[in-house]
Amino acid sequence: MKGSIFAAIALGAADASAHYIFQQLQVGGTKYPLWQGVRQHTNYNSPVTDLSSADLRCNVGGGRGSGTQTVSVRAGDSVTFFSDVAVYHQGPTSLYMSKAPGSAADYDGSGQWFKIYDWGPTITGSGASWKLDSSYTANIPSCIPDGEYLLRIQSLGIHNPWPAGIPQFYISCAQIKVTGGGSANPSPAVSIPGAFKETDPGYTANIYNNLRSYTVPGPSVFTCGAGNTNPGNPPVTPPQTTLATTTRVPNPTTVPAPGGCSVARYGQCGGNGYTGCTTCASGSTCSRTNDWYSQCV
Ligand SMILES: [Cu+2]
Repeated sequence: MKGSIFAAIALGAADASAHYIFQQLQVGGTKYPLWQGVRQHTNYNSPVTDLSSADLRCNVGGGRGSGTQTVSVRAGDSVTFFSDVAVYHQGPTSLYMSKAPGSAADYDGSGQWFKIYDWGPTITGSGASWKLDSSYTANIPSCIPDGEYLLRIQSLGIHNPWPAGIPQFYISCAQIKVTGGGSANPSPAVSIPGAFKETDPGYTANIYNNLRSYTVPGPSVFTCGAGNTNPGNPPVTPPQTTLATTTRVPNPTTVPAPGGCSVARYGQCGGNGYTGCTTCASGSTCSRTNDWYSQCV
């Protein structure tokens, strides 16, 4: 971890020892073993911080994927990245895709990238809350052309604000083969490196200083058009009590109950593609938010 000496001291040794690695992929209802479909990089759990480095694409050692299986995804299917440890640095997480000229395994990511999802903050008068989690789910756009792609997750830690600190990119790429797609030409398209600058407001933002709005770095999210937006994960549920900006928002958790399962309040209990527990903890009931998401309230 880079950052100011002050910040390093303030954050303590535990911070440096347990960063997160996006190492597992689920497609629809199929959860693959560790590093199957995901390129195993050599950066362990360290971030990439150099905005001009090709390591920003698929992390250190992730430039090729000859040893990685490419997994099939139907256009429109949900995909989930899992990390070994839940993300805990505040900041946005995004999903990008880039079409390989040939096989995804041979592709270094030097072509054009488009963004398919952003998890930005929920900002209230008392601060910002982020999706800090160990799984991030979104849908592959249904209109993109068939072919092999890199699917890239990026969690950007902005907990040590620029310029005293350096934002941290936690990255992995999966190799996917899309079928059943369409003929869209996804845009806007960007190069990596190049898509992120030291002048981006979402890069320089100070989350501890009266954050009123936030723009996730990178291009705008590509969608297939009206009525076809990406459902992805639900927005972060704003906390009910006053939240200090440094307080971590508890993740909705599923807790087992005798004789079955139980979803804690604000946890997911239903929706298209959802295969988890549908029983809400006592005191809450499962309420439909949209076709893709119901939660216990
Ligand atoms: Cu850290």
